[in-house]
Amino acid sequence: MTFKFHGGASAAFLSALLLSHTAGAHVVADPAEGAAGSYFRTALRVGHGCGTSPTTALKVLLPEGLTIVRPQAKPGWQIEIENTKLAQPVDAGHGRKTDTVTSTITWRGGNLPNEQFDEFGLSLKLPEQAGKQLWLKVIQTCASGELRWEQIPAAGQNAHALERPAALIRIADGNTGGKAAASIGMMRIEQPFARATPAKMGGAFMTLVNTGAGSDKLLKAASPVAESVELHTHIKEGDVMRMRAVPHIEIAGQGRTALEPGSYHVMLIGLKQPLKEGASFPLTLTFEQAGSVTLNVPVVKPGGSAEADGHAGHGGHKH
Ligand SMILES: [Cu+2]
Repeated sequence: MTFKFHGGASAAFLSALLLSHTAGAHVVADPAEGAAGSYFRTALRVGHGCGTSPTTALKVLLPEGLTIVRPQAKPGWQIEIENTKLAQPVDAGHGRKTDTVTSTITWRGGNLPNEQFDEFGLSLKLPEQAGKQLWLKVIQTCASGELRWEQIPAAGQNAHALERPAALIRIADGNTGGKAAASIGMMRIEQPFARATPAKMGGAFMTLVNTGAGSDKLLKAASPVAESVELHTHIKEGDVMRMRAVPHIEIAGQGRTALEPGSYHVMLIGLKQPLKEGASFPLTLTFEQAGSVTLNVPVVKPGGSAEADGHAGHGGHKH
């Protein structure tokens, strides 16, 4: 059991944070995620001009699937709206149909100095399909020159690798009555459990479901019930199964990764109290893409699992 991985993981996490801070210089939607089928208020944030030249217009190209989009009025800027006529009428909400949708919105006539940032507000009705990603292409025009934010990552490609990514809006599952114990961004956490133990160490298990297109990584876990928490896997050395700390656990785009006895797990080290059946404890998971979420982990009987039929006998926890 090594604690060095923890330092390494923290440093990697920190550099990921710094990277996303630098990425703040891109044109981004903030907030970047809303519930499926909801009316969603966001804003395109412009962090700098073109080179040193001030921004004088911002045009957003709306992707298919958006039926209702309204720009927020902005003092000092005029708004132009272009509509497209569809071949087939689509549902526009409240039982109405429409064959006309907004295709572009342009704010024009202002003057945003390179050294300043500003936001251009949008209200839109999100499509019903959870897990979907909407990419809004943005053309930033300056007194001199323009920047075209229209790159969309290919499947599996990290948007951070792109020089001029389009602005992303992610559609989260609006259904809170679902199976997920918790969700953050595109990540759902299903059926968390820990086994009751009188020992100083214990494992926490769950299934991580990535509803997004790109892969993500579980970078760390933390809980107030333990002195430290590590991410572990089991490897076979000869005939013996041993645990190893891993720097992260990957969840493929549109994939599931099971944390289960005998495989990946969250290792609770230095439990401050024994884990008692029927109790529960908070566990905070941090993902590279989705961010951090805290969920409640129920403690089941020794050898038990989250499901009533159980996965008992999947092998114990040998240290
Ligand atoms: Cu372990």
